[in-house]
Parts: sequence; structure tokens; C-alpha cells
Amino acid sequence: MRSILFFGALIGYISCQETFVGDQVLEIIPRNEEQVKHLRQLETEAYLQLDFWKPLTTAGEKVHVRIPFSRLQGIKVFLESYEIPYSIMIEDVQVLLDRENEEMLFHRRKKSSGSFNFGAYHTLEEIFQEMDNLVEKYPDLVSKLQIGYSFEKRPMNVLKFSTGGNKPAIWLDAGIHAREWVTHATALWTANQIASDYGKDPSVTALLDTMDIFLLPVTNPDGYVFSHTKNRMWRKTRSKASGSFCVGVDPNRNWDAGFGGPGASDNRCSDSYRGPSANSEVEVKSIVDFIKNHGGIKAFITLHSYSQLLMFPYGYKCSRSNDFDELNEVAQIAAESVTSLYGTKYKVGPICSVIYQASGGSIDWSYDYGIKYSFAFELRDTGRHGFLLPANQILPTAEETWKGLKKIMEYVRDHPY
Ligand code: 0X9
Ligand code: ZN
Repeated sequence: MRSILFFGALIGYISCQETFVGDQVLEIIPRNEEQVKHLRQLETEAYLQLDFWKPLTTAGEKVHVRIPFSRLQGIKVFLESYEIPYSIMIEDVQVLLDRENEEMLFHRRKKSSGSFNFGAYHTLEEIFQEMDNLVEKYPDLVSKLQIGYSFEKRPMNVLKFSTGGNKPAIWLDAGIHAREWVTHATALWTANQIASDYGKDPSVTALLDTMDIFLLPVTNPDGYVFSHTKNRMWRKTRSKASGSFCVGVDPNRNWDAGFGGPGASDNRCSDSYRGPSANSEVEVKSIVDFIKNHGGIKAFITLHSYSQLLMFPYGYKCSRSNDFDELNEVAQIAAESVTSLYGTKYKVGPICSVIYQASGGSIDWSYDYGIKYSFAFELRDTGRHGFLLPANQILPTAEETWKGLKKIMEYVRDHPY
């Protein structure tokens, strides 16, 4: 095992990947507003290079933060001096990364023996290749559309599932945040599932006889490649603007929905930087243009990780939407179905109350644009591994998520508007 880990670290080193040796992820639970204030102080100090996996909100709510090894002692002393409770969630981030790298290498060696392994993490190239394979294998059902290019000119490849013509449609995307790898993997598994279920599973067959599905497995291809080659913790796009060293925009703060409001940053170096203007990110703009041009999108579903949540609008404001009761009902049914498979618990509610206020998010835009059935999933887990979910959880995650997705899709099919 030791040699395997050493090998993983070595590969990382050779390929110039940023290392996270000795970094820890702490779970911190401020007990009162005074402690929240102290934590806010930490949050604003960019030089500390803290990576908030689960941002600070209010007293009693968990905060997850990755702390570089060099800052660890200082931060722990700080927390202890204010008696802020914390525990260690991940002992050494690099250990998880080495394991992940090793698994990917192993999987690659195994690959020559046969078919695509949906239970492993894959590079962008491999994902695109498998999308092409699905088109080839199911030519009467699956086709590929290119809806645009990323900032670094990678294609935005969408799979269309259709039994013919242009029917009312469901939009499903994954990977808008680069480091949320289980979402790309889940989307690809789902693509294969939809294609192979048609004609076999009566529910999927009935769905595709009345609706089309558009699926974008890699919404942020540049970020995804960067998370493989340089920095596994990368979240944003890779767009560059003159006058700043800092690269990228949080593509889930860049949509034209309460743009620039609370829960987004105007600091280019922040991980939740909203960008210079709504739709400034070509990846976001490409989806917006596609949806506007298509005209018949009835549901907009986006996959994030982690936290095990099923959310609906709003995020940019904390008031109820007109469809609160109906969306809540649908989300409850879907979440129960997710849980039914392996017992994975999901929390349901509007973004603002379930997670935090966040402006410029995709499902707020889609909802305000008129797509009533707009939902955001946060897949496994609740923090034990966070963004570094072990590959052996990909298949169970995809299977249970599919249960929930199907409930939503069936509801949309049966409630035309
Ligand atoms: O902060 C986010 O963008 C999402 N959480 S994540 O940890 N995956 O980054 C929450 C998304 C809420 N959805 C919208 N604001 N549309
Ligand atoms: Zn996300």
C-alpha cells in the first residue's frame, strides 16, 4: 500500500500537480454569532489560503474548510483561543488524492480488457470518447450536439436523447464546478442508463416517447481538465482577464438572476467570484443561448456535490417562489426515492434556506426564465470525503440519483404546461 501511495504522489509531482500534503479539512461549528464574527475574520484573510468547502453561514451551522499544512497550527490555536468547536474531517487531503490517482491509473491499465468502466473517474478525453461511443451504439436514440466552446476552446458537448422530432425537453447538466467529479461520473452513467433503458423500462420508454432529454456531462471542461492536471481543488472556469493574476469565475454565480447580489464575490481571486457581468462566461452564455433558442425546455436540473441536498429556487433571495408548494412536493418525492435504494439521507428545500443565499445561480435563472421545474442536486457525501468521494461510491451514487431524477422526469412528463 505504501508503495502505491508513494507512486501516486510521485506521479502527481512529475505532472506538476499541486500537492496537498498534510492539508486537513476541519469541521467547525460556531456556537454563537460572536464566534461567527471571528471566523469571518479568517475568511477575509486571503493570504491564509483557506478553501471553504462548506461556507460559513450562521451559528450552529457546520463549516468545512481545507487548511494548508503550513497554516494548520496557527488556525487551531486561533479556534481554541476563542473556544470555537472543531473536529478533523480529513486528516491528510493528499492521502485521499493519492488513492484517487492510483485508482485512475489502475483503471486505465484494466481498460484495455474491455468496456468503459462507469465506476471510475475519467479524463475529459475519455468522457468525450464514451459519449461518442453511446451515439454510435444507439444511433436511433442518441445524438451529439455541440452548443459552443469553452474559454480555452474545448467543445461543449451535449447528448440529445430523442425518439424523433423536437419534443418538449428536459435539461440536465453536471460539472459546472470542476472539482465535483462525482457529478460528471453520475451524468455519464445516467446517459448510458437512459439509452439502455429505452424500450426496456416502461417509465423511460414513456418518457422518451413524449419528451427529449438534453444532457451536458461536463459544463466546465477547462476547469475539469485543470482539476486533473494541475489542481484537484479547482472550482471555477479558466477565463483570464487583464489586470489580475487570478484566473476564473464561479460559473454558478454568473447567471442573470440577482446577479451581483448577496452570496457572490466581486473579488477576482475568490472562489465565488461572480465575473464582470452576467453571462460573461462563455460556458454559461452557450447554455443560455441554447435554451432560449430551443424554446421547449420544461425542466432544468443541475448536478453538484457534495452535501446530499435537493434544492429549488430561490437562492438569490430568501422569499418563496410562486411554485414553492409544488416544487417542494416533487422534490420530497424524488428525495424519498433516492433514499429508498441505499438509505442515503437527503435534505429538501429552497436554496436559500437549505444551503445559503447565493446569487447568479443557474436554477434561479432557469426558473425566472419560465422553466418551472428547476432543481439542483448536491450529491454524496456529507463531508467525510467531500469533493474527493472514493470511486467505489460512483455507482451507488449514480443509481440512487437516477431514482430521484426519474421521479422528477415522470412528474414533468405528467404535468405539461
Ligand atoms: O454554491 C454553489 O454554487 C452550490 N454549492 S456547491 O458546494 N456545489 O458549490 C449551491 C448551488 C445552489 N444553486 C444555485 N444557486 N443555483
Ligand atoms: Zn457545485
